[in-house]
Amino acid sequence: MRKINKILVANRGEIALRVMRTAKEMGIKTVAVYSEADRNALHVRFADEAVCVGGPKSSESYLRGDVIIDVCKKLQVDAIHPGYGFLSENAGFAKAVENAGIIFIGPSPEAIELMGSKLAAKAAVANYNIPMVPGTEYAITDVEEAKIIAQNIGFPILIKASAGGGGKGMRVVESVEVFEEQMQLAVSEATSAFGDGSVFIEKYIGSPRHIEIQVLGDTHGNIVHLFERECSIQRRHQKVIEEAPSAVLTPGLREEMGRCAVNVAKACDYVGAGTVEFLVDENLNFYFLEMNTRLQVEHPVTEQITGLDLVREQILIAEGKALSFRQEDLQINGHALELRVYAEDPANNFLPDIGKLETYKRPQGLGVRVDDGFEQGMDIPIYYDPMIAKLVTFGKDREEAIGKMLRAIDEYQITGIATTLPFGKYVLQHEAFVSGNFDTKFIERYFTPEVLQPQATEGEETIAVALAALLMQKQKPAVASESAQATSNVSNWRKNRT
Ligand code: MV4
Repeated sequence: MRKINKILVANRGEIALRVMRTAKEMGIKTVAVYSEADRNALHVRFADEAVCVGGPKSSESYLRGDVIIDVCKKLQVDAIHPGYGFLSENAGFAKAVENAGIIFIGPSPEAIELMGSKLAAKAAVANYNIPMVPGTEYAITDVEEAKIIAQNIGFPILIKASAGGGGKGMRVVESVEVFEEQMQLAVSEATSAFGDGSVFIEKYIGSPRHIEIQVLGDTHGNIVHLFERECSIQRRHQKVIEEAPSAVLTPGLREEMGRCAVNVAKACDYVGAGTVEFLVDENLNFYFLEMNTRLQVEHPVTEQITGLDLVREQILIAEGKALSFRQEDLQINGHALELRVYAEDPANNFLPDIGKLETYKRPQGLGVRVDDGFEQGMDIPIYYDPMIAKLVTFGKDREEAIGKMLRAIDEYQITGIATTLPFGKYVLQHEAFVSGNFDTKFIERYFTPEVLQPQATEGEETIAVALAALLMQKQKPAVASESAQATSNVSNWRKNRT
């Protein structure tokens, strides 16, 4: 047990503020680090102390682990919270923090390293009876051998880089004729991107849902799961909308996936908050993909439905305290949605649109939460992730959460830059989203820039349209489902719902 009195947050933007808010509530002093581009940032103003650690580029500031550890020593910092991105999944940094006698608020360097290698992760969980996509369990180098394996699995297959993850280093191969060239490309890409050319093969699941389970482990060997987050609405591996719970999981499946997620965490002696990613196919088969060893962007939806503060839990765990609840004590309450608001122009191929936030007025009211790091008049720096806010809504059920989200989108006032708000509105009103009948191909299937052209109608009309869609679906589920199946390019999720 080691009391934490001062935390340095090795991050910026909304997540730095998010972490500092909880630290402050717990009576813990906060230290911000910032780059020259972030002198006026909110996280700098919020912190008790703030230190500039270098130039605007991440590599000159937020990624300078050595400089950040020096700041900790000077200011007598007890613990570092890495947030997400930057140094959060860097095993070498976690080790250096530990060696400096500072607490790393996160899992052990060993767990980070293990889960950083997709093949090592698969090997580690192999004894725990976790379903995995059919494929190779080892790095494959021999093209002829690989070809035979691929033919046995059956095309299309997916070649993945062991050092990849989050969609990086993947190649779909449709047929044996192009296998050899695709494999050579995959190996050389992996070598140049990760310095590790190890690749493996999996059966390609065509239209999966991406569902992940939040876990928490303490230093006493207790591990629980905090249910799932549905993250299927993505664009080029960048999540756009997340929700909890998922519209397709049954209580039984939730329990089974939760148990698997806890076992994945056990397999690497996981300590702290982590996320176990699964693919779920049309028949509701689920497959373990990878584990993310950080607090995720979308953690607020889990907080809303469980009533837990995940950062608070992370800090208590880092102090050596045992979890104050067991699995049986946890339950899902209500429904939460998160829309990521990016400074990108959805009408122009989502090109980053940086500049000044001329107007910036957040929506308010019951069931609305905005996690952001900007204020009106600020410039969005070009150096970092273009996400400017996470708009989170919470209601007693999915319908209420959607209604609140549409209301909040209309209430949000942002001028000076283009944002993904209109895009979010389109998705939230779409029949496939409203009915829950969607997968990771949603945007590919249904989005073209033209759909945003009939400019935003009145807010009330917007909500009415979505609610009408919901009502129709309730009254005529069979018809809606059949018509969905009659169209070749829509998926079959609804028919599996119970
Ligand atoms: C897959 C897959 C289909 N089949 N693996 C993308 C992120 C990385 N964590 C794994 N990913 C995928 N792995 C097999 N065997 C499809 C994806 C995938 C995907 C997964 C989740 C969310 C969005 C996605 C978009 C494209 C591909």
